[in-house]
Amino acid sequence: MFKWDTLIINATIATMEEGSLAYGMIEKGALGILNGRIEWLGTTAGIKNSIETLAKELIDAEGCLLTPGLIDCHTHLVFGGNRADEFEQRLNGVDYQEIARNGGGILSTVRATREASFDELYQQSLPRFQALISEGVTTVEIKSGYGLDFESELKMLQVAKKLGDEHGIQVKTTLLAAHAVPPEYKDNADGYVDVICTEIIPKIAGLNIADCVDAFCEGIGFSYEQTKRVFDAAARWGLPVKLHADQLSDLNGAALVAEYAGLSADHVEYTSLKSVKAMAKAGTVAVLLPYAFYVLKETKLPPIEAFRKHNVPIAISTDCNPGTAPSSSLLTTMNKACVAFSLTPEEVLTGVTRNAALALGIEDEVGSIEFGKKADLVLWNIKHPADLCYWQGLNRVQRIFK
Ligand code: DI6
Ligand code: FE
Repeated sequence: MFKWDTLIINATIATMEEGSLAYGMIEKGALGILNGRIEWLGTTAGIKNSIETLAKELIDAEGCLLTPGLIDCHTHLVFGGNRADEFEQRLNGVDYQEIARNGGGILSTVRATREASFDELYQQSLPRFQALISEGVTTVEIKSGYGLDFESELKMLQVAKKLGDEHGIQVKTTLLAAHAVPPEYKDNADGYVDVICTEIIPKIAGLNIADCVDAFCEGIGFSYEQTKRVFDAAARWGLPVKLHADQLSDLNGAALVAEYAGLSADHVEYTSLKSVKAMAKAGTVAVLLPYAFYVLKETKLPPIEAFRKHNVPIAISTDCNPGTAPSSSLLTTMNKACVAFSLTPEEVLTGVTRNAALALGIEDEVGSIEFGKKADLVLWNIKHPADLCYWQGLNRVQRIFK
């Protein structure tokens, strides 16, 4: 009888476990997997028995890097259509918020998403999902928010679930009905918030198809008060919350989501020091989205020093969406986080593993390589973790364990 299903030896293991060692690194490490769990972790020299007899499958990593599976904790990757035309308009001088106010932006994707059948929506979203997972992403959060009525929001969430099920990837779903005001409620945002609170959230909660509730708290989205109503409804139905907070202006969104002990405040470019402190107190993760920052040519940096000083965990994510982050590459985003936000490669790798798991409330299962956690791992054709952030345009995934 073998002790383990798989034994990996001679790996440079970035465990990402919290502690004093950079990257939680184990040099010449070894890891035993049994029934999909990490059952042994140490150095290769620490294995006493004759190695060949220990596991059904023996993998000699030859010094290559082993990391936790990457986690993309904020995406809008399920949507219909394409907005390359708006990308072009923006480069000809029209601004994002102006496009939105003229019925473009999020609402143009809403039209295309509503029109698409379930199968069409699945087929259109599939390449984006496949691109992400080909880069070693093993957990993906996917939001609704381009349906803006019960049926269309449900369709988006069902497509998201199917993507996960068909690929053996963990998908966490988020209801983002409060992403924009749909055309039927033009000039009656409060009326639409009523529908979200009394119809959409209760029905979605009843179907048990969303793990979380999110909103876009912004001048072109929903006010502080409206967001609060959405959060109260989420709380009534036992759903945790997160928020698109302070992306284009400071509406105290990060403080609001912290008040509800939310999982994360996302974007947070305009977040004040007061809100940072509220996040620290509540344990709310700051999810930074450097690709959206870059595409919008934003100049206001998130308060990164304050997050560090107050020990607010920082996660990094693609924000994969047709407007502000047309990208399905987490590796590219990681490079942007280093260059545009001056985060260190270690902070960034922590941000797409351990802290991204925290932002999704799944830190007990994934996000670091520790005894008893899921054997959710990526073996890379590189020797040093900084290389993941450093070089662009090469995918060095050697093997994914899920
Ligand atoms: N903030 C964003 O960056 C995305 N949604 C949001 O609330 C943009 C979505 C889009 O433009 O389609
Ligand atoms: Fe977003």
